[in-house]
Order: sequence, then C-alpha cells, then structure tokens
Amino acid sequence: AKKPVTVTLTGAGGQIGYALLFRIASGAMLGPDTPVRLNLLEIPQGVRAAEGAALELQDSAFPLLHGVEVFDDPNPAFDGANVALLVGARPRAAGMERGDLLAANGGIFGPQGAAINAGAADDIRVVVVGNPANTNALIAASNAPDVPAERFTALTRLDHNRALGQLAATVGSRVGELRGVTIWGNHSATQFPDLAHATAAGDSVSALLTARLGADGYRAWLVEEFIPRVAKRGAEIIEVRGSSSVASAASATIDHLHDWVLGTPDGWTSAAVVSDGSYGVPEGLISSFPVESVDGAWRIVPGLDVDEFARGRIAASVAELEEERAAVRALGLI
Ligand code: NAX
Repeated sequence: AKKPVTVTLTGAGGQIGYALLFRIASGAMLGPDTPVRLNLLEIPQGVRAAEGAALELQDSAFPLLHGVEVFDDPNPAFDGANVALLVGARPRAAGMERGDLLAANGGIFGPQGAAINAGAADDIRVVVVGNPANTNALIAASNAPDVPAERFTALTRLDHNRALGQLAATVGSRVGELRGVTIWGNHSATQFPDLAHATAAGDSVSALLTARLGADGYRAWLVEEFIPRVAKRGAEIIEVRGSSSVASAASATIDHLHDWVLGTPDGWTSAAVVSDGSYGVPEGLISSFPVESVDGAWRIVPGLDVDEFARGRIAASVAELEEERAAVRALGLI
C-alpha cells in the first residue's frame, strides 16, 4: 500500500475549501491509489466551519482518507506537508487601497511560507489560490529560502479551463479535443488567453475561425469577445450566480495538482510558475505560462512563436506583476 500524502489546505472553512475537500478525499486530485491525510488550517473564526467539514468528511467514509486534523497555527499545519493548497486570503474590503490589501496578504503568506520552509516535506508542492494569487505565491516563496522556488505556483488553471469552455462552445468541439491553449501573465483582468497555437481535433483554431468569420471577424471575436469574456468571467459568475466561483475554482485546483503530480500526457496546460526569463518575462516573477508536467515538475514549454500582438498583451500583464512585486518589496514583504 502507498504511503499517505499529507495535504495542507488553508481557508478550509471557506467556500472553495468546502468544494475541494471532498474531491481530494475521493482521490480525484492524487489518483485512486493514493491515500491522503488532510491538515485543515483556518484562522480562529473559521475553525468551527473547518471542524464541521471534518465531521462531514468522516461521514463520507472515503477509503483513501487516512486522517483529518484542524489547526489555527501554520507551523503544525504544514509540518510534513507534501502538498499545500493556499486558498485562505484576505479579500479586498470596500475602500481598501491596494497597498493595504498587499500588506494584509503579506501577513498571511509570509508566515505560511516560513512555516513551509520550517516543516514541510522535501517534495512539497504549493499552489496559491487566494488572491492576488501570483504575488501571494511570490511572498510565500521568498519566505521559504530553503525550498526551491519552482515548488511555489499560483492557480491560472481556472482561467485556462474557462478559455477551453468558451472555445469549445464557439468552435463546436468537445473540450477534450482542444490542445495548445495558453493563459499568460497575471491571474487578473490583464491576463492574456492565447489561441495562436490552439487546435481542435488537430485543426488550427485560428484557421478554422478565420475560414468561418474572415480574418477581421476572427480578430474582432478574439479581441472583443473571447479575451475579455475569459478575463472577466469571475465577474460574470458573480453577476449571474450572485456569488463568486467556487466549484469551478476547486475543480481547477484539483486539475493543477493532478497534472503536476501525474503528468500532462495530452499536451500543455497553464500555470503560474517562477519565470526563468522565458518569453521575456523577468526572472523570478510568478507568471502564467504554457507548461508541461515532466517527471513531477512543471516545465515551461520552450520555443513557441509569439507574434507582436501576443508580445504586447504578455508585456502588459507582466508589467502589472512587476508593479505588484515592487509594491510588496517596498512594504518589506519580500
Ligand atoms: P471564503 O471567504 O469563502 O473562504 C476563505 C477562508 O479563508 C475563510 O474561511 C477564512 O477564514 C480563511 N482564511 C483567511 N485567512 C486565513 C489564514 N491566514 N489562514 C487560514 N485560513 C484563512 O473565500 P473563497 O470563496 O473560498 O475564496 C478563497 C480565495 O480564492 C479568495 O482569495 C478568492 O479571491 C480566491 N479565488 C481565486 C481564484 C483563482 O483562480 N486563483 C478563483 C476563485 C477565487 O476567487
């Protein structure tokens, strides 16, 4: 029998936490042969909700679930962690300045990074979901100097999956037939969902849609419909559902970890990983790229052609990431 994997989830008493826990315990994240132990981290006000979720996990009798513990202190919560899902964050309150938001989140992700540094397992893999996700991941990574920066990632898989959903509906194909879609940059409205290399059942999406809509029509659809629809989908969900994305965010988090651990046999996906300078993204920024998972590690897909339009879009989102990095530097958070 395989040794259980220890998964630490922050914000375990919140909405996304509630949607994540049952899928992790069912084996959807790490596969049907891998038992898990769950460490649930909350702030004191969230502990009762996390304890309630723990009771329901017990009542679900998942054969793969080898234990659940609830914590309000990061140090024991990350002790021995193999996987860390950092979901709990400080939301922007009305009238809050960006600096205040970054400082509040620095107060969360700094200590959590330090706790990971102190006690996590050697194979720790971290994904930050709590916003601003890329910069929160940067803060956590820089507070964990002994952990390779490659182990700290931020979630852009929800954006990627949103792009797949929109594209499938437009092209009239199944999501499973799509390849080569990329989200670049920040998990924010500046992100760039890129279809230049996308294929549907092996055919170029841009060629398909250019044939259908004409070159101008394709460009108009891309710039005026597809890109903003994907980038602003979070706001659309709030508008329609009356509350923010929860199950889709949890599902994307499951996909991110699943592929990181088990591989990407169907081609690349998107994740925010530390830049090695690829595609002109300054080294050290945590930015979304086309990535493959090879032998349990994310690898930025090399050598893709990036045209002038794409270069401009990527540069704009990366400029925002640089501003966020400068702001957290000025606050002494990294
Ligand atoms: P909720 O407010 O339902 O849950 C957040 C939970 O985190 C609360 O229970 C809170 O007590 C807890 N928490 C706060 N500080 C904590 C700390 N220091 N340690 C442990 N727990 C802490 O929010 P939810 O809807 O679950 O969203 C969570 C985060 O995901 C938000 O920051 C949200 O902006 C972000 N999202 C990120 C997405 C992405 O694609 N990267 C998409 C979905 C979502 O908007």
